[in-house]
Amino acid sequence: MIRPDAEVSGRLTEAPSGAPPIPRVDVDPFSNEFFENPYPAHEALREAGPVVHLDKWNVYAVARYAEVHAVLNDPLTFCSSRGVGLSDFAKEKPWRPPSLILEADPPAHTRTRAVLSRVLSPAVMKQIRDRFVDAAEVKIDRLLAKGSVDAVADLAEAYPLSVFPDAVGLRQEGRDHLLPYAGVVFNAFGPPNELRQTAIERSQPHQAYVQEQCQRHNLAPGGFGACIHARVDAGDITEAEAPMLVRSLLSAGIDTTVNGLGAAIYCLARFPEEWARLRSNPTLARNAFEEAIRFESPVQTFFRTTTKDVDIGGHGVREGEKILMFLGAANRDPRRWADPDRYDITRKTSGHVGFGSGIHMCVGQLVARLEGEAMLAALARKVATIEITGPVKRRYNNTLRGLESLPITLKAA
Ligand code: OVV
Repeated sequence: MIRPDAEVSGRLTEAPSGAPPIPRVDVDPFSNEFFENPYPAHEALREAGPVVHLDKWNVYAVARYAEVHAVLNDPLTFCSSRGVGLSDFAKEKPWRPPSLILEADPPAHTRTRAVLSRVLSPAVMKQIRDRFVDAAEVKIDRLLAKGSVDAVADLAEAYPLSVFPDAVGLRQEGRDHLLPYAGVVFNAFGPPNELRQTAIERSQPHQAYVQEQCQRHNLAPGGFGACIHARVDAGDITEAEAPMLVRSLLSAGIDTTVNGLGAAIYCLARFPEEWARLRSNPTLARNAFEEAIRFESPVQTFFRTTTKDVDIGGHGVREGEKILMFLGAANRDPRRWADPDRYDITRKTSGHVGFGSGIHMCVGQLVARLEGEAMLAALARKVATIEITGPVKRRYNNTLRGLESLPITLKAA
């Protein structure tokens, strides 16, 4: 229960009127050890209490579904405008100008959100669907001809890169900056560890590329980018805001789906019974992708900042505190999910927080699902077996969960 009006204790570990102190947990969720296997720590975080304190980074955290969902759905108390990473924009200068949608609160957020919602609407999905489906089929045909491929580089990265930049309307030149730029963005949400610091140090060329490509004259007519700039003419946003909203597409639109598709292929390669069910019924592709998002949670965490003293599960938390939300732990909370550690392509996945929840819930979720459905349906129809044939290597990022390499061999149906 989260009660914004409740009395709070004066100090972190002091019990408000008999409530037990907030448990202090000694885990670093931004360490390679954690990235390798987060699940025992996720369980410990959930079991410790509805809210915990991470001494390593001096932040509060929620890992149970109920509290993660509640924080996501109370944006007035848990704001985004002070940043959704560990860094508090009220205290530290952001590494780049804040996003006009991700790092904004109502009413400013409402206007920019409406623009991106319209640009990425169901009607627009209808227009791009055939292109995305055809590209997925071409990709699978080519991978089948090779047989042995890397599911990360050759599929999870290659497919989004073959459809999304074109849908945005980007020029061909310089697209190799897109994944490195997103890598910086998602590392930068984390604490000032080596991953974050190194990423930001090397970010300049990627930032320069993105800034230039967000300009109206570099965006092809008919694409998402041009559609955003067209909202200037309609009076919805200013000329200065349009490139910043294109930047959001380039920040959040590729590496997320790369890791979502990677998660889905990794699931289907590890759970042959589920793969068999998908093959026998390719219309399950969309839910199989959604379940992979729940199961792996490619976006593992986001932070919020408290705007007032608040009660979380009977514990007082003061104004101006960072709260870390463990989306991946919420998505496997046994309090919410039956058999949470099972990948089940017919599970009722609705309510998972892999795309977030509430007013900030992924504005590009229809594009992500289109890519996921197109790719899994093409696999289901064309491929007989997916076998892991080499060492599985994890990729380390402060926010994104996924693989560096997944060697597979595909056999045609
Ligand atoms: C959801 C998300 C992730 C990263 C960047 C952005 C959004 C953005 O708006 O820039």
